[in-house]
Amino acid sequence: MVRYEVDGGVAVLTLANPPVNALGAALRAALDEALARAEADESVRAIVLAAEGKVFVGGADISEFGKPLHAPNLPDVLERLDAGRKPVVAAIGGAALGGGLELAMACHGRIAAPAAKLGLPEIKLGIIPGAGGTQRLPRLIRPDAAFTMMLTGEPVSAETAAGLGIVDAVVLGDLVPAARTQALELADSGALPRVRDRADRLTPEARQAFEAKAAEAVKRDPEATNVHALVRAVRAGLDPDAFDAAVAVERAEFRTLVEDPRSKALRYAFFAEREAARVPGLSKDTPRRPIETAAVIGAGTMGGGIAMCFANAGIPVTVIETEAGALERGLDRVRGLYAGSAKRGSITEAQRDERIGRITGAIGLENAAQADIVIEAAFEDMAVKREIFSKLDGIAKPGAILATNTSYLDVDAIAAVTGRPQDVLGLHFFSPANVMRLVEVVRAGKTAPDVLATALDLGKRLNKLPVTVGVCFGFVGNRILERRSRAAERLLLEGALPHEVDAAVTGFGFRMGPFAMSDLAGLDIGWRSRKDFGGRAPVADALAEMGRFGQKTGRGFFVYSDGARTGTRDPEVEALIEKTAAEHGIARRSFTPDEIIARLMYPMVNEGARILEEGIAARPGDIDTIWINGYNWPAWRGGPMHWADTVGLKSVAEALTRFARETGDDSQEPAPLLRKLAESGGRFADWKAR
Ligand code: T1G
Repeated sequence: MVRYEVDGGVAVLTLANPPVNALGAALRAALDEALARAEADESVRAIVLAAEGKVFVGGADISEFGKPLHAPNLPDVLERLDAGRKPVVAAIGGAALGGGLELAMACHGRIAAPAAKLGLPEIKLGIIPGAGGTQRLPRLIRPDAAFTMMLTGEPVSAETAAGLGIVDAVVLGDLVPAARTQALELADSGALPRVRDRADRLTPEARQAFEAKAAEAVKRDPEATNVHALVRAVRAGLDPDAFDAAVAVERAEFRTLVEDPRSKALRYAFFAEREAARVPGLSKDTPRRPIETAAVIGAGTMGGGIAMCFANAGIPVTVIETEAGALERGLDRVRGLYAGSAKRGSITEAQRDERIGRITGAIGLENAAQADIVIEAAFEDMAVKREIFSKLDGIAKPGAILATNTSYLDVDAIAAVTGRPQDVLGLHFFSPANVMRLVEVVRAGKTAPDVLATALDLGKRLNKLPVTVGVCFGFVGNRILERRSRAAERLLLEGALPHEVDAAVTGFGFRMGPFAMSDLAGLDIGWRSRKDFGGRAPVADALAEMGRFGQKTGRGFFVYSDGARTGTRDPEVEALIEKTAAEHGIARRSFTPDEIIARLMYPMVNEGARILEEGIAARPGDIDTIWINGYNWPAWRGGPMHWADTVGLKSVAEALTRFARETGDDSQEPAPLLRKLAESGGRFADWKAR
């Protein structure tokens, strides 16, 4: 756990707790013991703290939260550093996050490798730093800058950290010699510079700037209990003499937050996202195919965005169209997006040019002949896709992976037109593809294990979040979305108005409500889809037939005056809703926000239960990961399946039975899995595929 080596009066303590040197109980105890040993070792004048692996320390062990704490806790270990009489220098070779950065800040010096990143991401887990981070960071880089860093939870690069004063130097190559030198210099000087003793950053101006940022943060997110706690903890330490008292405030706030349902949901989501990478039947020994070049069929918004993903990951990609104009327009759009990023400074001009340089355009499918992977991003029409795959079958080289970006369609039917169904799968990117992390990797009936494993690795290489799903209409995300859309339409007929439904959904934590979403995406898309695949949405269809496609036409469920992005109520729409309800003989009534949420979300959960029963998703956490990352389900509610567990499956099932009776829609009846869990007092969290 901690290697102890003494050489030339310096004890080098090397943390070794793969994969991320998380500060779990065993590592804390081993570190505490090694520090005590170095303090007592008369041959030791100075200490270096290093770590094995690509991560310095990935933080406290999140999996331990909420369980009985085993001594020494991290603050205890840091207190030993505070009380030490020998200088300790941290050699930060990789990510120092959360407790990892707190550990480094309790040392007397810090050096970092150029690739290291340093941050306090606790806010993203619904908590706050709990081992002195809210006290030492303000003393290192000013309270206002520290508050901002803890509020965003975003790490900074080693270079930025050096500029801020978090680390003393950025060192190329082996960090330990440089750390040894710094530690011995401190020993020779007799200095023991503890961050906790610094007060020079706690200036009145910095304190005022912090208060202004704190007021802003609390105003922006009044419900976020951990933001309020962060403000209280940082504020407690603004007085230079209040370090110990302020650390006690931080610890108390931290302990309260660890028990908060929001934090439990965020920690669940953290692990669910990582568990999604574990696919039944695949292992690290499953062969992979080399992916060095790619081809994308279609230069539309999706095709261009997908091509950017490859270019951003350093993979040359050919964008193929049938018509020169469409190709040029598509490539121009991509070049414009890169130019915008460079202008905003999110990429350098050199990166812009490199990435554009990796994308070439071509006319004709034969240009896909040498690609290791071909991704079809053509029109969402089965006949079009089958024709493309049939031709690709005769063009693509043996062993090439053939992927379709379809959002809904039957990947088995697409694979069936090729002589190589084992090489075919779906890669459902979410729009905009170059921004959204989520990719549903659609495992078709004959997709070979090595093809699936290669696609999942490629997803990570493209800095995406690949989640494996099975073949059905809409896979996981869109299949569940269809349930919410259907329930939302039904609510309009029964008496809720568009703005009331949207307000309930944004109040629940979504960024947008379903009707604002429809107006943004375009009512014509759903309208055409229902005409192609069936389904009824009386109000949305009536609006689309009136040419009210949403923002793109200035009117949809709402009215968008002079290009506004936020719509306003339209009496014409509300009259249409009442007329349509009357035509369906539905008596209207008012709905409370809670009723609206139940009517919308419970059917989603029910569809999730069916998806699990059918094996379309491997586990409830995969469904939650998809909805958090593809549809903005509020992460602090953990996803639909986790949320349903917190509501209680018995009451969800009972409500669904009632909805089925009220709406006459039998598909609202609880799915067998949901009914079984409800009756047995079970939770989705305990469900395992058979
Ligand atoms: N605790 C427990 N397990 C962790 C972990 C952690 N902090 N970080 C990662 N893992 C597991 C992860 O579940 C996965 O497991 C494996 O390590 C590889 O992770 C006191 C209270 C460090 C940048 O929030 O951001 O400190 O699936 O796939 O892409 O104030 O992991 O292999 O079984 O993400 O190379 C604060 C969380 C904690 C950082 C590495 N720290 N981790 O990324 O690997 S709270 C964080 C990350 C805290 C203090 C407070 C990333 C990473 P498995 P991975 P990666």
